[in-house]
Amino acid sequence: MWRYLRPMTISIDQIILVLGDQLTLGGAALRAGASTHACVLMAEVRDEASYVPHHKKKLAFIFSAMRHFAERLIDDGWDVRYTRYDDPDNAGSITGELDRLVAQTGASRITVIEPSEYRLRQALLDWAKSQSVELEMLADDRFIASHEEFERWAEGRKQLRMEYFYRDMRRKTGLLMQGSEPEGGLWNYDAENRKPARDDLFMPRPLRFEPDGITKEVLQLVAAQFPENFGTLEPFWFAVTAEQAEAVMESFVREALPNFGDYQDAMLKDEPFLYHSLVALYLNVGLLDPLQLCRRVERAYYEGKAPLNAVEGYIRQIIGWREYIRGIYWLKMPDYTEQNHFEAKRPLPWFYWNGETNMACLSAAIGQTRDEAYAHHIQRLMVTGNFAMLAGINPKEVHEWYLAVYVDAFEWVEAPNTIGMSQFADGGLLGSKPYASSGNYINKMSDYCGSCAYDVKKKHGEGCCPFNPLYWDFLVRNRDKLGGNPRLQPVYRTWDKLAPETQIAYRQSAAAFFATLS
Ligand code: FAD
Ligand code: DLZ
Ligand code: SF4
Repeated sequence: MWRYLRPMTISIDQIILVLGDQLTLGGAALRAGASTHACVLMAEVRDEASYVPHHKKKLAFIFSAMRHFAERLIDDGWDVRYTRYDDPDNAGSITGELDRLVAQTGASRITVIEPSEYRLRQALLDWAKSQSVELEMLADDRFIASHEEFERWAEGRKQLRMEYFYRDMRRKTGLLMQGSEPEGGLWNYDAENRKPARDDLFMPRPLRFEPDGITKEVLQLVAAQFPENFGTLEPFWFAVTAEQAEAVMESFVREALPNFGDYQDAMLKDEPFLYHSLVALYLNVGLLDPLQLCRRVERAYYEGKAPLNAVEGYIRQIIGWREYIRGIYWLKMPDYTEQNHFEAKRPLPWFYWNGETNMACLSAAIGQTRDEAYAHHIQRLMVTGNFAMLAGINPKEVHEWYLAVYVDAFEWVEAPNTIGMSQFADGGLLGSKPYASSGNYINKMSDYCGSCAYDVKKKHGEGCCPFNPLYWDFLVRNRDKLGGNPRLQPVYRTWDKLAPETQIAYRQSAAAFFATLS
């Protein structure tokens, strides 16, 4: 149902389209439309809700945040036309909803912030070609680097290393800078950030919110309309407004930030969140502003509330990784999601959808993903991602899984992380070597192995940790593509020094494991 604030006698000449990840008060499109002849279109549509089978919690989060945002715009005096998912007149797509509203209002101009995903941006541009209305697509100034700025930075570089881009972003924002020098003398304090965690450490609890009337209605809708989608819908406790998201930020800064650096890479089976901030979902839909968040974190350092390794590490994730990843996406789309450097063909194992595997690390990461629509970076990279790459799973299937299952997943940020960083399917644009590891790394950084059916210390043969033979099998299988990589020379030398019967034992164990997958 559409909600009208102004009487219909006021003619509308401009439609401001606000997408589900553009929930920023004062966003560029709203700024460009502050006239009495503009209305805002927001629509819950089938196409956006089903381009991958989104986790139930992700759907509930986006719909609830959209509905709360629409209420806020109405309170601020906007004329909002909001289409609910179960509206019988719902056209099912963003362009269909535009058609409907253009026909109804006679508007001659559509204003929108450039969609964050290539797919929808292209659909809007294609749609506009057959219309008599003007489509005004504005740059998304919620990011620190514009497309042009990233293109200029990337031009002529053989390797696009995040670290150098990050330094430019530090200079640009002035975050943790003393004049032209980085705070503390170093740009990066990651060397201090690799500690495994212990479960007797104090663990902050992420801030949780009781669903209000709007969220309860959305939960019913998602349960009724998406019963077969992956994931546990309730309890649902995410923030759904900007005020709540700011409270999450404050709670993180107070309780978890001081330990964020130290335990950033750690994994514990009963602690899904550790010292992570759980804000990617809010940043990605516009409920939190990345620069404001970084300034808040920086302030904690200058007030003596958090150490430099934590604060620098955190700010790097946002003005470094997040911005860099977006730059890569727009630089390389539309072909990027088709990349398959290793020509990996195996289908995604079914246990990615139910967590039913004897491998304790995968079972924990996937089980947590099902229940929370969340896993932290190292779980995504070194457990589910590492396994998929070692096992030769088709990277497109892996990409579509990540895009579906995480509440913070939008293609612009998910695809370079999956295709590039985690699967090395782009052949090394993002990383100088694949993030491949045997069970040893997981054992060092987690408490998973203690309760696993497999033995992490056993290298091959019956009962060995599958990551051990898969690691070598992956390297040997792909030697033509990786053998020349200088960073892998020592690893291949180790393999070459193994006795032939040991090499055979590794390969046979890998083959036996693959037989169980099919
Ligand atoms: P924290 O660990 O508290 O980090 C703080 C913030 O830094 C995050 O909220 C995020 O905004 C930013 N950040 C950290 N690492 C990255 C990164 N590599 N790329 C971009 N931003 C980063 N992040 C998404 O936002 N959406 C995704 O769909 C997504 N898919 C991923 C898929 C894979 C295979 C991998 C390896 C990583 C992916 N990431 C994605 C990056 C990262 O894992 C998440 O941003 C992070 O886990 C979100 O949890 P958090 O908010 O608690 O982050
Ligand atoms: C992710 C998502 C979902 C599930 N549903 C909607 C929706 O119904 N309406 C909408 O405007 N946006 C939704 N989104 C977010 C969009 O998919 C996102 O804005 C685009 O992919 C960005 O290009
Ligand atoms: Fe994972 Fe291997 Fe450890 Fe089991 S033993 S939890 S499969 S790394």
